Amino acid sequence: MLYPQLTATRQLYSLDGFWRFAPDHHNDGVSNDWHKQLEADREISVQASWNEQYQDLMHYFGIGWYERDVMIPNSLKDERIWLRIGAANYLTTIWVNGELVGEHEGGHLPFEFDISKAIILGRANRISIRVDATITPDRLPPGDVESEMIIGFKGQFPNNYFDFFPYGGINRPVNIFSTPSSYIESIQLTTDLIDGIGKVSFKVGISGQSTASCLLQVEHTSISVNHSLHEDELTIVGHFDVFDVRPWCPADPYLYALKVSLLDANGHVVDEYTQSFGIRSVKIEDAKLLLNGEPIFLNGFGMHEDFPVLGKGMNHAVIAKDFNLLKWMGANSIRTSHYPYSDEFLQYADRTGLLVIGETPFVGFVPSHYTDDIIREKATRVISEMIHRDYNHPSIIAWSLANEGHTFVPEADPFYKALYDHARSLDSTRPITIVNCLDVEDDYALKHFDFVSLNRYYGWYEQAARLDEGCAMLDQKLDRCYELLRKPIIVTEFGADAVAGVHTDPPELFSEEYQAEMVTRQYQIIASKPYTIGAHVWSFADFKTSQTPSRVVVNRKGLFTRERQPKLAAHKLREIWLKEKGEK
Ligand code: GCB
Repeated sequence: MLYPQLTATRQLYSLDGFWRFAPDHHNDGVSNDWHKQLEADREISVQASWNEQYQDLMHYFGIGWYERDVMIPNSLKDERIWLRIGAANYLTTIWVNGELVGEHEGGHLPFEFDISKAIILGRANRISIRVDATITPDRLPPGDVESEMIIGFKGQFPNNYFDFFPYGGINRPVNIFSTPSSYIESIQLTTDLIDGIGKVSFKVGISGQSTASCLLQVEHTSISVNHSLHEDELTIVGHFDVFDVRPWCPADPYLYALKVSLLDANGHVVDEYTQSFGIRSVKIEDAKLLLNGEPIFLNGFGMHEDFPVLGKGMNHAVIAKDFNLLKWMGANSIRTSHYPYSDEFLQYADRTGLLVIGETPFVGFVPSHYTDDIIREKATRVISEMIHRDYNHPSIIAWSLANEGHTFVPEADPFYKALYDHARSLDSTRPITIVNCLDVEDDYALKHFDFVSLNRYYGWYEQAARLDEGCAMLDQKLDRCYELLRKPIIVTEFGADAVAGVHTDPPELFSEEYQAEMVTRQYQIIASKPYTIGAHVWSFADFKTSQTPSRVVVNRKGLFTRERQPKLAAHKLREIWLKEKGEK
């Protein structure tokens, strides 16, 4: 699936803004024909979660309906017309003019449907969208799994049992776009650097048959590949070299642009699409993470898509602010905890040189999931959707296939091995990990992965308020993990809650001082180990969670408040990171 783009051959319309909306408390919207005419009781903003827009929706985790009438111009007469949603949480069903056009399961990846047949040109068309945000054990991330929980939060409200708020609704952009009837369906670019030469392999998927050739040109270079199409040829593969290459890296995130054109027998352009890409290599060798052949240490954060009022709504200003603060901190990387982030976030990462570990929404799998064929099938599909969507982002340097699953049962072994093999079959270039929060002695899954990711809270959930003991434990557990697994380690989470404005001397739990001391001391322990490849603080900013006695309205482990103001720990860690970079 290609990100929608306005080109010489494609139109693009945004449907973001206000939509008519109604909660479907009794799940009788379909029987009441709401897909033809919604009994809307208000307007609501797309793209933003519904919860924080109205008080009565704050704790509404059911079904919501959206409706809007959209004029489609006559000029699109011979075109295919598509409706694309960047992400809606969780199960989305779409009708156009009362006709069902498609359904998609999953809260954090885009989907699109060809709506050409349901559309009438030159007049208003009714788009009706039903989003079911119910929390259940067979959704990803799974919720309502209390009986099997060992790790996590029992008795939360709502009952999701993962530590972020299960915002519902259409959270990312909604677009209508057109393509010609024969069109470029997919572009996949794989890059490597060998002896200073950029190696690029391409795979272009084509739909429709009225094209004679495909032209690939790397803009601002002399690179051009002209491929004549045989009848029925729908996939083109090939490669080219880039001499005098500018490798993509945090200090110089140079992006090339590949213009792909489909041409008819007379040489007229049928379809055109420009895909940006960076040329870089990522490898794990001798317990080191190598970017373009050089060792790199990941300093940064786990974070969330979360902001007041917007909930999980994609917002350009919030993305700009967050990247600005990451740069201010001297961070070079993040993990998209705990689900794939928006296209717009990842494009910004490509342009600014942020290194990203892209994570699935598999948070907190419990043992019964491992033997459940439906879960296995869904998880496999999500991995495919994520890798297909994100393959071309140079910023994504690794995949994380799960966060804090219950991996201490033997059934975890084949389950995670199968996920690994599936991801590897789709992407042979990026290292793959899963995130562990248990004693590695008891773990059945980590051995299958390329590097080890650990979430560790010594000095917080364990050795609480005893920071010296917590630091000693971290030191010892890291060494033990490496001794057992002999794989490079990133600590993907460590940190402490701090309520901004709370100060104590000596440092006590929930004070800014305790958080600052814990984060800086533990960072230095992690960074001192020869086998570590990164340290990601949990978390970038405070974020909304379900309600539970251990959460003060929001999770307070942010180094920034939810409104993005720095706490003491942000200043202290920044000093260390800037010094390391020689900037202070
Ligand atoms: C974790 C989870 C993360 C939580 C965090 C915490 O290990 O991965 O989702 O928010 O701990 O603050 O407890």
